[in-house]
Amino acid sequence: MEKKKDLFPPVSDDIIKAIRESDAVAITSHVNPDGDAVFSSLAMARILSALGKNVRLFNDGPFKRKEIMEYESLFSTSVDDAFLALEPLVIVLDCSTEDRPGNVYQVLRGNMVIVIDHHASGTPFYKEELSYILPLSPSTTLLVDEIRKALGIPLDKTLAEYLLSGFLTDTGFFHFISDVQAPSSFEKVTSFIKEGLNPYELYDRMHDGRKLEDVKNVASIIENSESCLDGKVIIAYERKDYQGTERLGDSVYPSLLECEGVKAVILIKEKEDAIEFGFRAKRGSGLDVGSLASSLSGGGHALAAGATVKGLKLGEAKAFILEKIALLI
Ligand SMILES: [Mn+2]
Repeated sequence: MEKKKDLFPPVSDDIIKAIRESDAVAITSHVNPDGDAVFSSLAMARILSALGKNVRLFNDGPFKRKEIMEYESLFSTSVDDAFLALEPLVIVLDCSTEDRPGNVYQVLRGNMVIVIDHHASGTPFYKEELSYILPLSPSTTLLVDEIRKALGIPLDKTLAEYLLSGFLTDTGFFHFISDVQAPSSFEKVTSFIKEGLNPYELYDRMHDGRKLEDVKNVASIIENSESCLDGKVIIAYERKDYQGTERLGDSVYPSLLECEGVKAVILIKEKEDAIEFGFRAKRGSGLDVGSLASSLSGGGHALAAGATVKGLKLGEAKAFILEKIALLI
């Protein structure tokens, strides 16, 4: 029998050395952060604080999603001169394109940079030996756990909660896990749970408290969705004037992906002078919406991706995207 490859190869000595030799560390992630971005940042900060480092968290926000709102005050949007003078090591998490880490990164980009990420479609702006990028990892927090182990920092309940939370949000609570990812990921999940966590408590904390208005918005998006290409693709539209704080797609995609015969769901959102496309592919469909998004200068994973197309009008969006995805189906 072929020996299963470990999902998590060893963290390079260069990364460990860079961290050990830095007294000050700036941690940042992508703008418009999701759970994995915020929780991997918080976990990394806790690990580095345990090593006695001077750590700062940066993110331009906005902290829109419910599960991350409470952490906004821990993140700064600008670097003060005193910290800048320490020439901090920069750790970029859950992000491997240079335009996404926000304002702070533009100030610190001349410093030594480590990138830890699980996105495949980045344009490399980092040194190979200072990157730990594994597209097969279900979340960035699981990669941060590897850094933790390499640095010899023990798990505790708070750390386990951060690491598990990023995993749960990025996998839609175990939904988006492939057979290749499952064994090593679940071993980690077990180690987190052993610190005294309950996945269902985390689920309730992240999901309860929704506004009825938002649930109705989800219903209206589903109500107005259209079946295309013989039901293989469902297109849905998010209202331009939506003012709520939810990521409506998080609720819309899973429902529509359950429809009979569907291979992909596309969520179209009108922006100022552009159209934003969100893509989700059905597991087992063989579709790679990540490469579709890349061809439109966007990014993501095979099953979940997004892209923004400038200059496109709402009336043209459907025909535009159906022509492209029809070639892949
Ligand atoms: Mn992520």
